[in-house]
Amino acid sequence: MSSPEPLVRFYDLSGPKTWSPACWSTRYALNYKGIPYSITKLSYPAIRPTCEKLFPDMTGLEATVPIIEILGPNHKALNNSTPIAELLNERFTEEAGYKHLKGIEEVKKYEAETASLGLALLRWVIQDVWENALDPNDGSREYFKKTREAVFNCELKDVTELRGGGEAAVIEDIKKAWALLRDRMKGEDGTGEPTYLDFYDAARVKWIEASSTEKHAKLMNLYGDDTFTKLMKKVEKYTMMKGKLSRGL
Ligand SMILES: N[C@@H](CCC(=O)N[C@@H](CS)C(=O)NCC(=O)O)C(=O)O
Repeated sequence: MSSPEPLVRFYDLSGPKTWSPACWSTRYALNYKGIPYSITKLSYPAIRPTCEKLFPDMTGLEATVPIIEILGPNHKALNNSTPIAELLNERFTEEAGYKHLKGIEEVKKYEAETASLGLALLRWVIQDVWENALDPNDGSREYFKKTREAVFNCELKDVTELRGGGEAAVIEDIKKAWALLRDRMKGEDGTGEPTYLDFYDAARVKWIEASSTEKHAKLMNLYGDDTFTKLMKKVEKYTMMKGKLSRGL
């Protein structure tokens, strides 16, 4: 059976595995809704030129992935994962046979409530991302090292220690920052219908998984309970890569 013609082009980061948490949120949204899509992998240095090509007016926009293009006569390009999820619901409706993705509104609030989580996770795995998740041959590693070392004002390998106070302290920060997930999963058994909130959290787990097997194992047992097992069970069906792959710029 031939696969259906893509209706969306999804720009993801290059690398041996899908790892970017924001890109995972979009991938989950596409898979959940059942939209046929193609994937264009971009190196870090190719993100800005691709954005400038797709968005002639970059005012107020950040040059980031994920980006999607809705293909066909009502063409539209957009970046930023949460607005992308909203647009996918708007354009691919239940009336037209696509599932409605719930929980997008809640993610906006949740993002603010768990604001310190992204930084704590980054402080934990930044060196692993560089070593294991990035494409070693397309300039991504050089770009990542240069830009992130400028932000943290130290070498990548020293970020956990110097900016996070060491691994134990960083893990404590993650535990505190993700307590809302633990509370949410207490009332679940991992078999319910996933919402965008679940995909948002699972995307962060996939980020750690692609970066370090050892840290992923620690994360899965962060609270010494089944919080993360239930979360990942809930989203499992929508994790498989479904898009056709190509390389951008
Ligand atoms: N709020 C954005 C954040 C996206 C984001 O930060 N993407 C990173 C990759 S994980 C990026 O494209 N960075 C570009 C750069 O560092 O130049 C979203 O949710 O899509």
